[in-house]
Amino acid sequence: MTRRRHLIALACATALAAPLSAQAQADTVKIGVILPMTGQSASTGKQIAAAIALFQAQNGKKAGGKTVEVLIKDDAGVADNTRRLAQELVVNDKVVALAGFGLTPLALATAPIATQSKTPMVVMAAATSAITEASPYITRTSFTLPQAAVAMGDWAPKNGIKKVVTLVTDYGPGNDAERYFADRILLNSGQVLEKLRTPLRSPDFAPVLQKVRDAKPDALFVFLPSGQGAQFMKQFGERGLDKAGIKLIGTGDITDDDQLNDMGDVALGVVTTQHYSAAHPSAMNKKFVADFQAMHKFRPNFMAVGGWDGMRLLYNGLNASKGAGNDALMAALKGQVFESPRGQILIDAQTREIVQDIYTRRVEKKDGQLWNIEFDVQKSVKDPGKQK
Ligand code: VNL
Repeated sequence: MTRRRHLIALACATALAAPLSAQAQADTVKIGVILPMTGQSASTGKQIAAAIALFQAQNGKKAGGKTVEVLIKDDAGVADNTRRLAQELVVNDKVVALAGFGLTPLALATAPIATQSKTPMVVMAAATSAITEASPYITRTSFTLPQAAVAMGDWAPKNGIKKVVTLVTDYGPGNDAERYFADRILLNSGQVLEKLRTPLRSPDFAPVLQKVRDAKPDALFVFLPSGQGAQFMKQFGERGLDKAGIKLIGTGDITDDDQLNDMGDVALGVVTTQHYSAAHPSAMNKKFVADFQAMHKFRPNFMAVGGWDGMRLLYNGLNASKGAGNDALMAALKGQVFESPRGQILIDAQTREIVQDIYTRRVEKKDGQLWNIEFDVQKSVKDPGKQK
C-alpha cells in the first residue's frame, strides 16, 4: 500500500469509529428496551427481542422522519438493575421512550423514572392491573390478569366446574388472577375450596399438588408467569392429577406458545383464557407467525405479540408527534386503535390501558403439534381492575 492510500484508509477507519455527528444524532430517536434476557424469565426477553427485530425488518427503521434505534438492555429480571438501566437510558442515551418490562416489579420500579423525566413507558409483558396507575406516562401492549381471569370465572361454572382450587404465583399478577377469578366464580354460584400460592423464584409444585389432590375439586385454576408452565404441567401429570379427574384450567400463561409444543399429552384438553394464541386464525396472524418462524426458528407467544404491537404503537406515535418525545409522544400513544395479530386493540385514552378481545381456548393436536385453539371470544374487554 502507498503511504497516501494508507492514510486514506486510516482516515476512513477513524471516521467510522467516531461518534455520530450532531446531524446524525438529531435525525435519530432511541428507544430503550429493558428485558430479562438472562435468568428465570429469559424466554420473555428472547420472545420480545425477537419480535422487535422482526418488526424493524418488516417496517424499516424510520418513524416520524427519524431513524429509530432500539437499545436492548438485560436486567436479568432484577428490579435494581431495571431501575439503574432506565436511569442510564434516560440520562445518558436520552431515549424517547422506555419499553419492555418482563415482570411486574420491574415495571413498578421504573414508574417513578418515567414520571420524573416525562418519558413514555410501554409495558410489553408485565400484567398486573395496577401498573398503568403507577405513572401517567405508562401504557401497555400486553394484557391484565383481571381481563383473562374474569373470562375463566364465567366459562368454568357454565361448563360443569363448580368446585375449584386456585394456584397462583405469590406476587402482583397472581393476586389479580386469584381475586378476579374467585370473585367471578362465586358470583356464578361456584365455590373456591382452597387458595394456594407458590413463590416467584424457583417454585416447587409437589407440595401444593398434593393439597389439590386431597381437596378433590372439579378443577384447578392456575396462573403462573410465562416460562413456568412446562415444569408445572409435567408435575401435574406425574402426580396423576389428570387421571384423578381434576380438570386443569387457567390463564393462557400456563399453555404459553413458547413451551406448549413440548408439554406432551398432559396438556391436551386444558382450557385457558387469554388474549393471544399463535393459532389465531386471522390473515394478519398467519403472516405474523410465518414471518416470525422464518426469521427466528421458534413459535411466537403472547410476549412476542406484546413486543411487536408495542413497536407499532411507538412507530404510530412517533409519526404523529413528528419524532418528538415526552408529552407530545405520550399524547400520541393514547387512543390508538389498530389491528394486531391477536385481533383489534385500543389504548384507552383515559386509563392508557389496553382494551382487547379475550379468547377461550382448548389445547388440541393439529398436524402433530399442540396449539391453543380458540372456541369462544369476549369482544373489547376493558381491564376489570379499573372498574372499581
Ligand atoms: C407477569 C404476568 C409476567 C404474566 C409473566 O411472565 C406473565 C408479570 C413472565 O406481570 O410479572 O405471563
